[in-house]
Amino acid sequence: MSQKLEKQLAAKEAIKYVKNGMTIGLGTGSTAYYMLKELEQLVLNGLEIIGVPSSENTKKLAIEMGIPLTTLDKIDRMDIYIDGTDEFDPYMQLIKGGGGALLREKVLAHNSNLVIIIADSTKEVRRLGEFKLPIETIPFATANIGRLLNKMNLHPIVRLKDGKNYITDEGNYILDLNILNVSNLSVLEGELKQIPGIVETGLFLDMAHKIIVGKGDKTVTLSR
Ligand code: ABF
Repeated sequence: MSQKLEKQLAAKEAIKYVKNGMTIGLGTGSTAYYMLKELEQLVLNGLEIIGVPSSENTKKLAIEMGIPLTTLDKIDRMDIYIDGTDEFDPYMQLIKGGGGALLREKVLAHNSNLVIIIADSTKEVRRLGEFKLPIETIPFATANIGRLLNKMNLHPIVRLKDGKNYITDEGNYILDLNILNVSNLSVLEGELKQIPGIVETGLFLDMAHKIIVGKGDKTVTLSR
């Protein structure tokens, strides 16, 4: 079955958790796009929800689709956060940030009562790390941090777009790390977050409440 169908099935299953009057955190990426398309139809049919977008691109798409939006300036918590992922393991741990939106995604996930991750079957891995771990760093310190992470054998690569540093919605840079030799991801998260200039990592540990995976013409739901 196609990845597209698996993403669409996962998105349709996730939307079943959306009820009238809810505030929904809106994820970023192609799988989240299918979630937005589902919400677009529900809003057209009269469902009253408010969305909080996790990136400028998602905000643009949501506006085009007529999904009412708000921001964290106005609300404290969301009922549900629905987003994609780059990898997930059997312990429901995630690597996110391939789309460059990890910082705002993690803020929304942290402030949501129910975090639902939607994915096609290619995102399922036995062990995180085939996908390089994105971290967000301030431009002022990125080169310095890169040299430090090299000494930690994390082989950082500065993410580029059109030959220039990729710039996040918050105006920061992204370093993609090789974590295949890392045994304890929770320790790594702590070590990275202690380095001044590292704003956030794409490790979403113990944050997903449900992972809905498209598998062929069906979906499987993992729950924490
Ligand atoms: C986003 O979804 C990112 O965190 C992650 O990189 C991306 C996955 O992209 P896609 O759904 O297009 O595979 O939330």
